[in-house]
Amino acid sequence: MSNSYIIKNVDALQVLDSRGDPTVEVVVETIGGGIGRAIAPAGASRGRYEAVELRDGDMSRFKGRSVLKAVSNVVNYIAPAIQGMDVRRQREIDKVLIQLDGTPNKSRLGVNAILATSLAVAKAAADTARIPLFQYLGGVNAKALPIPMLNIINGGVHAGNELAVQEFMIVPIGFDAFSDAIRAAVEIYKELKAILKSKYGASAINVGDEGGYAPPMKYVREAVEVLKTAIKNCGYDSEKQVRISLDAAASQFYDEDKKVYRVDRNDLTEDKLIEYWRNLATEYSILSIEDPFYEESFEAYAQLRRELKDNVIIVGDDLLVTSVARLSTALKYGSISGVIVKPNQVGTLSETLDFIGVAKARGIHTIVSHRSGESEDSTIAHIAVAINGPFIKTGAPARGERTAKYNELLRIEKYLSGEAMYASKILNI
Ligand code: 2PG
Ligand code: MG
Repeated sequence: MSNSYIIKNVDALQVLDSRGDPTVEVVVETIGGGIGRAIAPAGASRGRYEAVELRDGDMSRFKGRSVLKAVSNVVNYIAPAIQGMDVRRQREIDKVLIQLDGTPNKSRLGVNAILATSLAVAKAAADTARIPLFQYLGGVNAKALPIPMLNIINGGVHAGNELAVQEFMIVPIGFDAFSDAIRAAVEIYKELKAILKSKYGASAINVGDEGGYAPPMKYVREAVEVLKTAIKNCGYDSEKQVRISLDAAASQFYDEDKKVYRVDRNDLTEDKLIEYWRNLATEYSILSIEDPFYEESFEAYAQLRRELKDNVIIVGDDLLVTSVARLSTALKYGSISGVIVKPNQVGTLSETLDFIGVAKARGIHTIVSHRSGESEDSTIAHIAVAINGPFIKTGAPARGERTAKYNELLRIEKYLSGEAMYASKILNI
């Protein structure tokens, strides 16, 4: 009965994320008994143009980090506006959320309130239809399991060490199935632990925000070199089977006044940094570099891309903030060949899918991504399969909030069984 899809109830509460910060959970219930539950994630290295997360700032609660205002926005404004609507009308509902907020950056109701609602609506629709979310979103064509980019050495603002680059990832591309790729990643993660412990001592195996180790290293090359060794010791080939990717998150080490980047205890000009990336990428057969420059430097991205002749995927995250408008600018400059897709940078599922649509139509690789502050919510795993990959970035293969996504992908792989396809089979890399 189509009546089953009508929203009966919307509720919200304050829960915790993986850093212990409060965040918003929204629960949407349909007349047919379908339940959708979604939790908003939170970034640490946030782009300047991201949608705005509402925090109470009341220092007597959670040191100012509570989100009770966002929770009450769901209960008092969003719930009455969408109750009675059909959960399958995702775009209509997202439009109501956008209009109700009325600001260009979702700062009135808060992107944490809006995104959790938008995703909970989709999940309630899938639950009412009794099909998995990825199938509800992607239909019969959703079959590709994404290639995971696993961040196993943490630096930048995600760790207490001196590494300028935020994420050192391994990317198991040369495998037949997602489960084989995860197995290889775990073997390398464990091997890396042993190497770090013997080389730098026991404190080197403490982990950062995304479950990667946070060794007391100073130089980017040191981290890349140790990854290469771990890959090799496990019997894999770092040029073909398991590649290395980086997220520089360069806005975090850019000095806007002096116009230099602080890397490896040196101040590098933009030109010097281009040369630095070119040498590193060529020497280590790097698969992709995310945010290699400050978030306004469309031209520097383009220059690096030209110099590397598209042998390396240049990825925009803080540069683009999942915004179609910023993606259009980047496409004009020729800045990028890959995009990070973070639903909470833009705020609703429809806007996220629009961004993915433009990227795919222009032949740009999509990387659906977690945030450094995460939860057990595994919606991004479903989005990544719904759009047939090719990539997902969701941290180390450790810590519950990261394994929640990998485990969900393992479940989807089993559910699809013979129909499942590992996305590296579609890619020409
Ligand atoms: C990034 C993300 C996720 P944060 O920069 O890509 O890894 O970090 O969520 O802190 O912005
Ligand atoms: Mg990033």
